[in-house]
Amino acid sequence: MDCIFCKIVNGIIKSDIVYEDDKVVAFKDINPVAPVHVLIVPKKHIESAMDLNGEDFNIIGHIFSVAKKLSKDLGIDKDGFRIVNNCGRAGGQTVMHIHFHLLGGRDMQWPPG
Ligand code: D5M
Repeated sequence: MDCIFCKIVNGIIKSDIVYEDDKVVAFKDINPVAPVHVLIVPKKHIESAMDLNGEDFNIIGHIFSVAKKLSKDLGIDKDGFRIVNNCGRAGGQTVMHIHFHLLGGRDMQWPPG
Protein backbone atom coordinates (compact mmCIF):
# COMPACT_ATOMS: atom_id res chain seq x y z
CA MET A 1 0.00 0.00 0.00
CA ASP A 2 1.83 3.05 -1.22
CA CYS A 3 -1.05 5.53 -1.02
CA ILE A 4 -0.70 8.32 1.52
CA PHE A 5 -4.46 8.69 1.99
CA CYS A 6 -4.88 4.92 2.48
CA LYS A 7 -2.23 5.23 5.18
CA ILE A 8 -4.24 8.04 6.82
CA VAL A 9 -7.46 5.99 6.52
CA ASN A 10 -5.71 3.06 8.21
CA GLY A 11 -4.08 5.17 10.92
CA ILE A 12 -0.53 4.44 9.71
CA ILE A 13 0.09 8.17 9.15
CA LYS A 14 -1.29 10.62 11.70
CA SER A 15 -3.63 13.38 10.56
CA ASP A 16 -5.92 15.92 12.16
CA ILE A 17 -9.21 14.06 11.70
CA VAL A 18 -12.39 16.14 12.03
CA TYR A 19 -14.91 13.46 11.00
CA GLU A 20 -14.99 9.72 10.40
CA ASP A 21 -17.61 7.09 9.65
CA ASP A 22 -17.66 3.67 7.98
CA LYS A 23 -17.30 5.13 4.46
CA VAL A 24 -15.22 8.30 4.72
CA VAL A 25 -12.66 10.20 6.72
CA ALA A 26 -12.22 13.99 6.78
CA PHE A 27 -9.02 15.64 7.98
CA LYS A 28 -7.30 19.03 7.87
CA ASP A 29 -5.20 19.66 4.76
CA ILE A 30 -1.49 19.79 5.57
CA ASN A 31 -1.09 22.87 3.31
CA PRO A 32 -4.23 24.92 3.98
CA VAL A 33 -5.15 27.53 1.37
CA ALA A 34 -8.13 28.88 3.33
CA PRO A 35 -8.95 29.34 7.03
CA VAL A 36 -11.03 26.15 6.76
CA HIS A 37 -9.45 23.52 4.49
CA VAL A 38 -10.54 19.95 5.04
CA LEU A 39 -10.15 16.93 2.76
CA ILE A 40 -13.02 14.45 2.60
CA VAL A 41 -11.75 11.07 1.44
CA PRO A 42 -13.52 7.73 0.83
CA LYS A 43 -12.02 4.84 2.78
CA LYS A 44 -12.15 2.78 -0.41
CA HIS A 45 -9.13 3.41 -2.63
CA ILE A 46 -10.45 5.00 -5.84
CA GLU A 47 -7.83 6.86 -7.87
CA SER A 48 -9.87 9.67 -9.39
CA ALA A 49 -13.29 10.73 -10.64
CA MET A 50 -12.50 8.82 -13.83
CA ASP A 51 -12.33 5.57 -11.84
CA LEU A 52 -15.78 5.83 -10.25
CA ASN A 53 -18.15 2.95 -11.02
CA GLY A 54 -21.48 1.59 -9.79
CA GLU A 55 -21.78 1.80 -6.02
CA ASP A 56 -18.95 4.35 -5.84
CA PHE A 57 -21.40 7.07 -6.85
CA ASN A 58 -23.30 6.50 -3.58
CA ILE A 59 -20.08 7.28 -1.71
CA ILE A 60 -19.76 10.55 -3.62
CA GLY A 61 -23.30 11.50 -2.62
CA HIS A 62 -22.39 10.64 0.96
CA ILE A 63 -19.29 12.84 0.74
CA PHE A 64 -21.51 15.80 -0.16
CA SER A 65 -23.75 15.09 2.84
CA VAL A 66 -20.62 15.04 5.04
CA ALA A 67 -19.48 18.33 3.46
CA LYS A 68 -22.84 19.88 4.33
CA LYS A 69 -22.60 18.67 7.94
CA LEU A 70 -18.98 19.81 8.29
CA SER A 71 -19.77 23.24 6.84
CA LYS A 72 -22.13 23.73 9.80
CA ASP A 73 -19.75 22.20 12.36
CA LEU A 74 -16.88 24.39 11.11
CA GLY A 75 -18.98 27.56 10.85
CA ILE A 76 -18.75 28.21 7.11
CA ASP A 77 -22.32 27.30 6.15
CA LYS A 78 -23.74 30.82 6.43
CA ASP A 79 -21.19 32.68 4.27
CA GLY A 80 -20.70 29.84 1.81
CA PHE A 81 -17.84 27.59 0.84
CA ARG A 82 -16.27 25.71 -2.05
CA ILE A 83 -15.99 21.97 -2.70
CA VAL A 84 -13.18 21.06 -5.11
CA ASN A 85 -12.23 17.80 -6.77
CA ASN A 86 -9.07 17.89 -8.86
CA CYS A 87 -9.01 15.11 -11.46
CA GLY A 88 -5.81 14.02 -13.16
CA ARG A 89 -2.57 15.86 -13.87
CA ALA A 90 -3.98 18.86 -15.73
CA GLY A 91 -6.76 19.12 -13.15
CA GLY A 92 -4.12 19.59 -10.46
CA GLN A 93 -4.53 16.23 -8.72
CA THR A 94 -1.36 15.36 -6.79
CA VAL A 95 -2.61 12.55 -4.55
CA MET A 96 -4.07 9.70 -6.58
CA HIS A 97 -6.78 8.74 -4.10
CA ILE A 98 -9.96 10.66 -4.85
CA HIS A 99 -10.67 13.45 -2.38
CA PHE A 100 -12.79 16.55 -2.06
CA HIS A 101 -11.42 19.82 -0.69
CA LEU A 102 -13.86 21.69 1.56
CA LEU A 103 -12.69 25.31 1.57
CA GLY A 104 -14.14 28.23 3.50
CA GLY A 105 -13.59 31.12 5.85
CA ARG A 106 -12.70 33.62 3.12
CA ASP A 107 -14.15 34.90 -0.15
CA MET A 108 -13.16 32.64 -3.05
CA GLN A 109 -11.89 33.86 -6.40
CA TRP A 110 -13.10 32.85 -9.86
CA PRO A 111 -11.74 31.53 -12.15
CA PRO A 112 -9.42 29.22 -10.18
CA GLY A 113 -5.80 29.10 -11.31
O1 D5M B 1 -4.63 17.78 -3.24
C1 D5M B 1 -3.87 16.98 -2.40
C2 D5M B 1 -3.87 17.65 -1.05
O2 D5M B 1 -3.44 16.70 -0.08
C3 D5M B 1 -2.94 18.85 -0.92
O3 D5M B 1 -3.71 20.03 -0.66
C4 D5M B 1 -2.06 18.52 0.27
C5 D5M B 1 -2.80 17.41 0.95
N1 D5M B 1 -2.00 16.46 1.68
C6 D5M B 1 -0.97 15.71 1.21
N2 D5M B 1 -0.48 14.92 2.18
C7 D5M B 1 -1.21 15.17 3.30
C8 D5M B 1 -1.19 14.68 4.65
N3 D5M B 1 -0.32 13.76 5.06
N4 D5M B 1 -2.10 15.19 5.52
C9 D5M B 1 -2.99 16.14 5.12
N5 D5M B 1 -3.06 16.62 3.87
C10 D5M B 1 -2.18 16.16 2.97
P1 D5M B 1 -4.76 17.57 -4.80
O4 D5M B 1 -6.19 17.88 -5.11
O5 D5M B 1 -4.37 16.13 -5.12
O6 D5M B 1 -3.80 18.56 -5.41
